[in-house]
Amino acid sequence: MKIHVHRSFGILLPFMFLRLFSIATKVDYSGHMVIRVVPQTEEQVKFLSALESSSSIDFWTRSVAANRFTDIHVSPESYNRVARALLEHGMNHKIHIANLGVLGKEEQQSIALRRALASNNKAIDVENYHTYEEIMAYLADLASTNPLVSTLVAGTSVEGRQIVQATISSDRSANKPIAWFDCIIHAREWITAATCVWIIDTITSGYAGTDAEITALVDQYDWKFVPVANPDGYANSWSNDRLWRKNRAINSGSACVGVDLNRNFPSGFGGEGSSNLPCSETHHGVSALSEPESQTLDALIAADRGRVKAAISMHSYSQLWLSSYSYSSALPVEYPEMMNAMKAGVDALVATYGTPYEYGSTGTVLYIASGTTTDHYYENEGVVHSYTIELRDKGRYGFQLPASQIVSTATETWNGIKAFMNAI
Ligand code: 0X9
Ligand code: ZN
Repeated sequence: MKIHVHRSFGILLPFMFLRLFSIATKVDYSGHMVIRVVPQTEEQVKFLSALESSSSIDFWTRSVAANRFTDIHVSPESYNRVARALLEHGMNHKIHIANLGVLGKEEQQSIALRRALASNNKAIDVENYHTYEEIMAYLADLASTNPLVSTLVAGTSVEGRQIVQATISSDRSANKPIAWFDCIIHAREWITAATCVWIIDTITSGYAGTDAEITALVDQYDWKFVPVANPDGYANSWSNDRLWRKNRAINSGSACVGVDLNRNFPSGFGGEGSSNLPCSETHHGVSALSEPESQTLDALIAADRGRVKAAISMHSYSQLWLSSYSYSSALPVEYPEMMNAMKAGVDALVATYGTPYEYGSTGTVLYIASGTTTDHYYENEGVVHSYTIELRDKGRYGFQLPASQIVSTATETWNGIKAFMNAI
């Protein structure tokens, strides 16, 4: 039997096998690079997007339009083939991160150093990165020592880990409007879990007496966080593969593991910007809400239907505040109201340290992505103020943002969220 493979994609088939050999031991990214490409034409943009959903090449960012950059992670073995495919379509590239292995080692060293130096009486040092178990221990400790905080085991992951929601409420019987957060749906985006933990810590230690603005925001809203929405993926990113993105579902008929949970929601499920291929980083899974992790988020937000004033999904990286729609370039009817709210948030965020941010609908600012949380919360749960925030940076460190930037990232993000909550 002759299998016809498009020339440009045929040369990429060998990539699919590379990952298979890396299952048992920790993935070594020595010599891996991130290359940056800036497409100049619509046709080149389309080629990049087709390349992503038809291969297992790991795209770190994508271009929504010409003149916006795309970052691609390449191994030493795949580099030449990818470069050639780009060149065949008239695109040059620059080497943006020269050695991901070095970056990974530096990250581990800085985490270890901070651990050695940390001396505080909390269950964890919220200014450092932490494992799934450490974050769970922190939440349990907080719930048992702070009367504002309660935790709920809302579901169980593919591998049997608990998916926990933490609620901060000054009066649980008051049924206040809710500020709702999911964090680290994408496992490698460590800064998102660290930021959510830092914000939880800041709210709980700032309430009643020490911080008037926080006290007012807690009196007005209940705050709910799923600090680790993808526990298996996150655990895998610590133990085995720092750059793991998806959950850890076994895909039947394939050796490639994982579903992209941010492609597994019903809004536009299976459409543009998602992939049917199990080896793709944007694999959408067999059906909408096929994964226990997405089912859990869906059940949690549905349980609070009518009360969720704002729902925010925390991602990294790119420095963007994004609204619906994500699965199309159409704009929601409430878009002017959303733009005002995003502006309030972004203005306060940028005013903190001058970190540049852009905002707008995902389909116009970033790229089309189907089956995302943000569209689901907006379209099916009626949450007008449903957003995705892509935290720091813009690609210098990418997903491996140094621990030394946790506090500044969390501080500016929290300033943005406070201003946004006060504006809506
Ligand atoms: O592609 C994604 O899932 C997000 N980017 S990431 O680099 N963190 O993977 C963007 C999703 C944007 N979605 C919505 N605004 N709904
Ligand atoms: Zn993400």
